[in-house]
Amino acid sequence: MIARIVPVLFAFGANLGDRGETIERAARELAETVGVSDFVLSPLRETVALTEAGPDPEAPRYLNAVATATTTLGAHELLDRMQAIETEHGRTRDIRWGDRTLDIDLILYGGGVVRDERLTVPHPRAHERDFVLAPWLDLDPGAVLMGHGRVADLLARIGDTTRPIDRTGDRDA
Ligand code: A4P
Ligand code: MG
Repeated sequence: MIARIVPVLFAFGANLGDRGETIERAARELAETVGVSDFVLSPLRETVALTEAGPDPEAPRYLNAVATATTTLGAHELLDRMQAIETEHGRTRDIRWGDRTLDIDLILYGGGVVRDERLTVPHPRAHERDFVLAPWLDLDPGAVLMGHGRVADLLARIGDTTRPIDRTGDRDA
């Protein structure tokens, strides 16, 4: 049987430790996962921490990025892999929306809808988050978020408080 190939969108966030290095290493690990192909990481953007009490300019700032890919894995298999990579990078889970070394979210799994105790896809808050929409637009100016419309329009509506960062200096040639 030929496996189904599904386009997916991942989001990465980190506000503790060497944030850029962590995201780039985690992205490489996800890209090298058997069953994941065509992986493209967006540029990184610096963003103000959103906590349960709202944006917190005093909290350590996040770096955020998204990645597009295709996969033959199921959504829960991807989640297992994402969580293993988070744990490997020192992620602990204590405070909801608390500071973290690494968060990986599955934003879209093709046109699929998943809603169970482990996974909600499409990600229910992606459409209202500049830290997801802005790096996605960097990758794909024509991007459309299932159920919500054009990413460029969504971002214009909520406003973009993210800041592009230049990491070309740290990258291998
Ligand atoms: N889970 C359900 N759906 C998904 C999904 N689509 N992708 C479950 C990933 N995980 C999903 O997540 C809690 C549980 O959600 C997991 O066990 C998984 O089974 P978590 O990563 O342990 O906790 P969390 O991230 O604190 O919770 P949550 O509600 O997923 O938070 P969000 O919505 O991801 O927000 N501010 C800035 N500037 N940048 C950020 O990246 N991120 C967050 C987290 C808050 N503030 C931020 C940022
Ligand atoms: Mg999360």
